[in-house]
Amino acid sequence: MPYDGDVFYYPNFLSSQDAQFYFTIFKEKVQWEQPTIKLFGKAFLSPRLTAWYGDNQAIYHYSGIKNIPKSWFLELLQLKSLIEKFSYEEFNSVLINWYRNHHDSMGWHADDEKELGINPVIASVSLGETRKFVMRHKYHKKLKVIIPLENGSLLIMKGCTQHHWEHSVPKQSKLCFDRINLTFRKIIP
Ligand SMILES: [Mn+2]
Repeated sequence: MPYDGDVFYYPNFLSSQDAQFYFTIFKEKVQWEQPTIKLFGKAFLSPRLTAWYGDNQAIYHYSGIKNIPKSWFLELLQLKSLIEKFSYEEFNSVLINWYRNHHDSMGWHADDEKELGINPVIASVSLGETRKFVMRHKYHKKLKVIIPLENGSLLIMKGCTQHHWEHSVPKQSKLCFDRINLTFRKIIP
């Protein structure tokens, strides 16, 4: 295979106590929304809860929605700082998703919006139930990599990953509890 992506997985990035702490705090403190998505002229409720936080200038357009950031709060900044020290990267925003049970999901996409720049670094922290994160090659669609994202783990995608790979969190038939995922990003205004 040619070199065409950089993905790093760190299980136990957070201790189970810290993961439990953040999970409880974020459920309560994040201002969750469930936007309506238009697909083929039909309106659907997004199959998960979402929030966008960041510096004032970190405005992010995705799924046809202009997302104005809500202001950081203490625990989000703490987690951002931990990731920045660990990764030697800087972030100015975070997309947060709450997958309430096995019916909640995220469809195929790449994080390739223009405000992320050419080769974005995306740092993804998982809290709660393990869900399968599936990567699929854009041009060799049979080529798939499944990464179960565990409680307290950190996944970093960088380099040219978003040019060649899509990712999703599929619905699953097996019952499960909820999972909160935070993807730290750097928006270039
Ligand atoms: Mn994504």
